[in-house]
Order: sequence, then structure tokens, then C-alpha cells
Amino acid sequence: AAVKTVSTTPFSGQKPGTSGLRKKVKVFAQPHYLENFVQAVFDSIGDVAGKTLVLGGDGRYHNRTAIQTILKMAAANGFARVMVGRGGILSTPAASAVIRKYKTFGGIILSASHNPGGPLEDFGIKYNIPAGGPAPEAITEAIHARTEVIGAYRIVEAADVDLDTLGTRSLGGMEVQVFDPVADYAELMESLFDFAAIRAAFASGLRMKFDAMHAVTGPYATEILERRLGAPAGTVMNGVPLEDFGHGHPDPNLVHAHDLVEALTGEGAPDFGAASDGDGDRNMILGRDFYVTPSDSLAVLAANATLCPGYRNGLKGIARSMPTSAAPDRVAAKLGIPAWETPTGWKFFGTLLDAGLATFCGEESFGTGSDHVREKDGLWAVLAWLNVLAVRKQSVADIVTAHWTEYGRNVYSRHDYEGIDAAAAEGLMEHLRGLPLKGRKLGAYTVAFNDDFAYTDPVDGSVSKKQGIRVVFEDGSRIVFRLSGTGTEGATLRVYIERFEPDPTRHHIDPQTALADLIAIARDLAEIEARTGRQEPTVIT
Ligand code: VG1
Ligand code: CO
Repeated sequence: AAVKTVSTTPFSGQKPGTSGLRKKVKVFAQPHYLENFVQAVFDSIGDVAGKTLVLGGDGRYHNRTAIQTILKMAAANGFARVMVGRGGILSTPAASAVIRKYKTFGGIILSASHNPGGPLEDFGIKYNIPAGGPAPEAITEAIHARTEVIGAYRIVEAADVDLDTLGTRSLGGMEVQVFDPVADYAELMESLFDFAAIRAAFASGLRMKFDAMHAVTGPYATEILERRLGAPAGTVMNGVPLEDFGHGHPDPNLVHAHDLVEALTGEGAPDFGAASDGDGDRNMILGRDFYVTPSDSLAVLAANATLCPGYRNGLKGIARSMPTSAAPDRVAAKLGIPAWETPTGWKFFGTLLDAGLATFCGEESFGTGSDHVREKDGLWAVLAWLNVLAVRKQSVADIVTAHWTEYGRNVYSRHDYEGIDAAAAEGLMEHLRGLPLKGRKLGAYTVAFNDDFAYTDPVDGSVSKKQGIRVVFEDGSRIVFRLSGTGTEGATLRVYIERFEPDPTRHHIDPQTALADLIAIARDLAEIEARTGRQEPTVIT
């Protein structure tokens, strides 16, 4: 096929955020928009000639169209082979696993994660490096810089490739290998967890619901939970991936995964519930009438890691993002292993995992994972919990409350104000940045220090600034303010609130009650209502 060089002009704003470039489908569908970004990626990652690329996405609207374009551009740019998940499907953690297993020159993942999909909704793209993780900031900055000066892209003129039949075909001299997106991933999970114990637990009556939210984990969960582990048919809900996620918001939290929350409520509810997001990297964990915060989930899994065969020899360290609660740090201290605190976004865990400084990682935003891949991994967390439940034979609630009794409880909540005016949001952050708070008394709390979190990567020395305003009190309580880097409309303010409660008689108190005074302080301090017009957050987790 003929290679065409198409002249183009730069689009402004092709700057990857917390996890890749996310925009409305309408933006991506403009002529040259996707092409410019993809060419900028190929121009920024070194010599691609003769290399292999992994390609796939969460199945949302525009996924197949984008894949056809990227295949033709990969061929024109000299790649020898592209491995595509059948149907264009590949969860984010499965993409990471496949990049690592086949030692490819990285991969391109098409997803806007938990953001809604459809012609009027969101699309996204990101490049993952050969280690399997999201490109670090140096690379995303180079890609962005390239998009600002790009003058041409290369593409072959050829017919679309069949993505639905397994096997290898040729595209302009390049090999396109359509592979089973589930098999390698399922095999990896089987190598980490005690499938025999989990199978026995299901056989003796453990009941579970997994909500795939009509997103990418449907086929993965059905294969692993129902086929390989013998959970009854119907354990997986909403298991067929749809281009618009059934008009849903594929975000596994208490607001958007309401079907699951309802299913886990009341007498006769299953023992265990879990959900994952659009691209399969997030997880929410529920017991009967019990919600496990992602921060607690990481702490509990770390404390119980040796029950899972893949982690029988213990953990090298635990890493968490800065706004994540300090519950995992307490486990690390007890285990005598390092606890790391990184900026928000999985890309910051990569160097720690590569260097063998951490084994488990997590974020308060429903992200949990380990060194088995370089992305957070929703089903991994679900299987880790199943493994722990199968061995300990206790309820989710009993395991978590026993954990709090042993370690104390880091009472935690996040309040999101979505879709606020971008200028107002910037103004609010600027206002907080300048506040002289050290030593000031706010209600019952005295400010120990406040800053804008900056991080120096302990492995490669790279520095990331302005990663969130921290107000830390003398008793260790914290309020953190950040603006989201994944949204596509206006701005989203995230307020993270945390207080340590050592007293077990107070562990049952609802976090919104236990944190009420800090929540009020946060609102006052940031002047949220005056600056955004909002009296209440849109989402509380
Ligand atoms: C959010 C979360 C962050 C997560 C990121 C990508 O980013 O807070 O912890 O890593 O989403 O997750 P932000 O900048 O909107 O707060 V995913 O599942 O969208 O790839
Ligand atoms: Co995601």
C-alpha cells in the first residue's frame, strides 16, 4: 500500500493530563486531530522501525474508528507488527500485561476511563512505555511539544482491517495480529492468586456480584470469575461492553455503581461485591452493607498479602498517592518496609516498581495494584480480596473492622465539585496557595504546615511541582485540595479529608459525621460556595 504524507497544522491543547489525552468525541473526530497526536507520539518515543506495538481500548464509541487510523499510521511509520485485542478490546491492565509479556515497544490505549462514552461524550488516548506503564512526564511533555509544531503525518492508504477474527494479517507490509484480549491476563491472575481456594469458597456458598458497568471488564470477569473460578452464572452484572456503557457513567463508586450498592444492601445480600470502571483499572470493594474505602482496601490487602501465592514472600514496599489516606503507611511501618508518597496518577509508581522499591500501590480514587503490571488493576484487586476472603473465611466487614482495631482507623472522605467554572477553580487554588496558615487555629485544630505538594522521584530524580494543596494539622489530620486532570468540561475540585481515630469504640461512626468539623473548615478555607456557587459536592466517596 502507498504511504501518504499528509500536511497538517497543530491543534492547541493536545496536552496529556493525569492519564493521557481526554477530549469529547467531537474533538477527536475532527480531521487530523487524532492523526496529529499519534504522529507526535511516534515522533517522540525513539526509532519505531521494526518494532511491535500493542493497541486496544475500552470499547467505547470511536474505539474502532481510531484503531483503524492508528494501524494505518503505524504501518506508514515503519512498525513491523501491531498486536490488537480482538474487537479492539483491551483493558488497561491487560494492555500493560501484554506489553510486558511480549516485550513490545509499548502500546497505545484508547480510553477515557470512567468518563461516559458515546457520540457526545468522551474519548481518550495514551501511550504506555515498554515497561508497561503510562509514559512519564518527560515523554508526555515531549509529545505535547511535538503536537505544537507538527506539520505532517504519515498514513498508508489501505482497506480497514478485520478486527473480529483472531489471527495475523498484513497491512501495507506490517503485520496485524488480532489476539484474545483475555487469555494472557487470565493466566497472569492465575499465577498470582490461589484459584483452588477461591473455587472452593464459591463451591461452598460464597456469594458475589461483580458489576462490569457495561464496560471493558465484562469479558474478563466472566472468563475468570464464572468460567475459571466456578462462580454461578449471573455473578457478573452488566457484563456486555457497550459503546455508550448503557448510558451509564462507568465509574465504580457509591453514586454511579448504584445497582451494585443496592444488590449488596440488606439481609440476604451477597457476601462480596465489586465493580470496575470503563477501562478496567479501577475497583470498588463492598461487603454486605459495608463499603471499603480504596485507601483501606490497599491497607488491608497489604496486611494480608502473604495469603496470596504471588506475594507469599512479602512486600518490598507500599506506595500511595499523596491524597490517599495514610492507612497503608501504618501497615508498612508494622511490616518494617518503606511507605512511598507520590503525586496523583499511576505513572509516578512506575520507577518505584521497576526499581523493586514497592510491590503494592494504590490511590484513593479506586486504584489498587502491584508490580505484576504497571497500571492499576481492578480485577486484580477483586481477586486479591477473594483470595483473602477464601482463606480467612470471615466477612468483609469483620476483616476491615479487625484491621481498624489493630491499626486504628484513618477516617477518610473525598468531596468532588464537578463541572465548576475553570477560572473560578484556578482562583480558588491560587487563594489557597497564598494563605499563611502555619500555627493558626482552625476550630479544634492547629495547622502544622501547609504547602503545594512537590515530589522528587527517588529513582530518577525528576521533580513534579504543584501537585495539590496540603493543609496538615498538628494531630496528623489533613485537608488536601486538587483540581482534576482527567475531566473534559470545566473544572473539578477535589477535596480530600482525613483524620486518624485510634479509639475502636468510635470506628463505626459515619465518616461524614466523624469528619464534619474538618469538612466545614475545608469549605470555609477555600471559600468554596462564594467562589464556585456550590453548596454541596456532586460526588462524595
Ligand atoms: C483521577 C484520579 C487519579 C487517577 C486518574 C486516572 O485523576 O484522581 O487518582 O490516577 O483519575 O484514573 P484526576 O486528575 O481527575 O484527579 V483512570 O481510571 O481515569 O485512568
Ligand atoms: Co480507569
